[in-house]
Amino acid sequence: MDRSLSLELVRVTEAAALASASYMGRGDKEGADQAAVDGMRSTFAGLSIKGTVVIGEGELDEAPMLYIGEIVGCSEEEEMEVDIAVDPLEGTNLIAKGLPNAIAVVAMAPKGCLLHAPDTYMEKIAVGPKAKGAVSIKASIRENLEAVAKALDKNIEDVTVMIQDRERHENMIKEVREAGARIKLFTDGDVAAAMATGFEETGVDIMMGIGGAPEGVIAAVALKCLGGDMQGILHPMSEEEVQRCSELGLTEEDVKKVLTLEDLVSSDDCFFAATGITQGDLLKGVLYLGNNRAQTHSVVMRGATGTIRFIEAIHRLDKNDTIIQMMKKHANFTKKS
Ligand code: VTB
Repeated sequence: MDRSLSLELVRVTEAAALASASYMGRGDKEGADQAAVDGMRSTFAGLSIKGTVVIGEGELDEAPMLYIGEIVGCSEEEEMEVDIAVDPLEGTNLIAKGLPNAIAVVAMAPKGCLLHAPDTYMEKIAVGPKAKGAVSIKASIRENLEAVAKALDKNIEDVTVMIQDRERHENMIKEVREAGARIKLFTDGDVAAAMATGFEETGVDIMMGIGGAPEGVIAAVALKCLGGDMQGILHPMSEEEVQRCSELGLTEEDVKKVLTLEDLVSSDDCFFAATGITQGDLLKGVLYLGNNRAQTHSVVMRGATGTIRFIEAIHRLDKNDTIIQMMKKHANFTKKS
């Protein structure tokens, strides 16, 4: 895929972040999500790709925009056909409460290269490049922590694990504590948590636990670009989720299968972009600078070359068409005169 697409892709996450950031702390998850979707979708329209949303806001009957199967981008050419995975607002609870690590995120790979994950839960394990090949989702927690400690040349007491703060992880948390590692619990947003393992400055060495399968595919693209590792196993938690798996033609065996990084994203020629909405471990949140200006902080990565770019941008809210449209649609937006 054309390398310039990475810089185009970051516009898409910037627009989603800018559109939703004014909802911070307003307790309005739906409004924030809708704004992010609107911002992302309108920016996609200018991208020279012929993208199919394979991970999106839901099926057509539940999501009118960025639904699974929607075609995005302005190219009609076959060679521009790509798979797209989006989470315009990863962490709706986070933005509603003004908590850290809400991000807008997009991943892209050649057509057919992203797993069409069902909307169910997935058990996941993710590590950065130094621990690639050292962990196995089938191994015990202690074994994995020892392996990560060894790969990173650390004592197990110095290994930091990110786990989502949920009842379903009670045993996991207990075992990590017994093994002696440090834990950083997070309330929401496991894409940001998985991505953090790829950047030493976050201090996060491993992410594990059960979260959304669609988010698992998005995180896998980030780890592929970063040279890290990730594995997953689908983990339907209700009858409805079991049903969703069988509707996709997945057998019981498929559901139990260990999904490697290759299974989750089968091409190195992939792109990942994320923009911070609220202040996070890796990315700053949207900053309002006054005078109709806002600053965004994004990361954009390209798997083919492994290039990682951090992009800080200052946007003029009174000159940015996407934002001006948002102002008209969402009452929270006010233009300074
Ligand atoms: C994760 C995480 C999301 O939901 O997938 C998680 O990536 C799933 O667990 O940010 P819960 O249903 O218990 O929340 C989020 O936290 C929110 O969508």
